[in-house]
Amino acid sequence: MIERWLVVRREVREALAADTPVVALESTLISHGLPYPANLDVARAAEAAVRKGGAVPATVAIHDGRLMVGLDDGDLEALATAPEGSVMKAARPSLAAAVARIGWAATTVSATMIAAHAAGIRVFATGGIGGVHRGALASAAGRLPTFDISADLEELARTPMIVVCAGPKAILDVPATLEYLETHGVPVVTIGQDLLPGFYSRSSGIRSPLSAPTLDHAAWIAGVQLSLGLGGLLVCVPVPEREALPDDAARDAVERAVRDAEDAGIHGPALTPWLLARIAEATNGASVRANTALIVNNARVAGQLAVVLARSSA
Ligand code: PSU
Ligand code: MN
Repeated sequence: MIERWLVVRREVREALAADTPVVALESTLISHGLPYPANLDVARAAEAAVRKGGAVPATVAIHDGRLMVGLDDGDLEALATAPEGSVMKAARPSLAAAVARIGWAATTVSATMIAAHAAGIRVFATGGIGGVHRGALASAAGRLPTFDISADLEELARTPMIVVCAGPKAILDVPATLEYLETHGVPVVTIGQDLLPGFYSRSSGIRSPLSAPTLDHAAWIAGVQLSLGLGGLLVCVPVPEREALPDDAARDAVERAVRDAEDAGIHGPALTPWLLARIAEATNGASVRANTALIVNNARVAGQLAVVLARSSA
């Protein structure tokens, strides 16, 4: 049983026992998604934002064979400052290997969902989910399809959890990602606008499958989804206006990074971190500021959502 490997931090355990809302946070964005010290700042700020929303944060990671749900500040710092390459990136397919090894592993959206769900958490905030990579299905000129589709999508279909993100990132094939989610039965609800957020920018230009005018409305749909037992639900929240990147700047940086990755032959789990670093460089850090702002904002929204959910199911 998964419980055998689970270590739920005391504050989180007590909150869950008392039906106090809890929000899970992932750790891959700390170890593989953002450079130091932005990664440590955002890890701390996301936890603070969850608290501000009225919930208890539980950052998830793996350390020395323990699936940890809830980290202390020393743990966050260890993850954020670990030497490059020493932290494994754990998703559903690599979770067992990550738990079977000594040292730190960071959890992606799929692995975080597995651990947080096992602990009894229902709401989870991240920056961006993995999705269908460009070139996964249709072949770019002269190249074969890669079939690189993140395990996050399948996880959303099978694990009943509310995941708050800023929309699938533009490094992905966003229309294909939406189609995949639809086929696998995952509702996608955007709060406050009809268009799907574009991660670095407020809009992807693509219509969101569902939209909710307010957070309360989204929480209501989320609560019904969980009680129907139909698996997970993706909530999309646009990046705060002030830190959003202009649409064309974001698009240019993304397109260039995707082309460079193809030319450099980067693939597999290394692809997403590689693209993020490349985009940070190309935008002189503006993408890191947007990424940081949206993660903290999502954590705040997830905290509020968890509070409304707890109230309505009480
Ligand atoms: N998108 C981001 N930042 C991230 C990730 C995605 O904007 O840090 C991370 C998340 O942890 C996500 C993972 O679950 O990358 C997806 O990796 P892959 O594409 O290899 O499935
Ligand atoms: Mn992949």
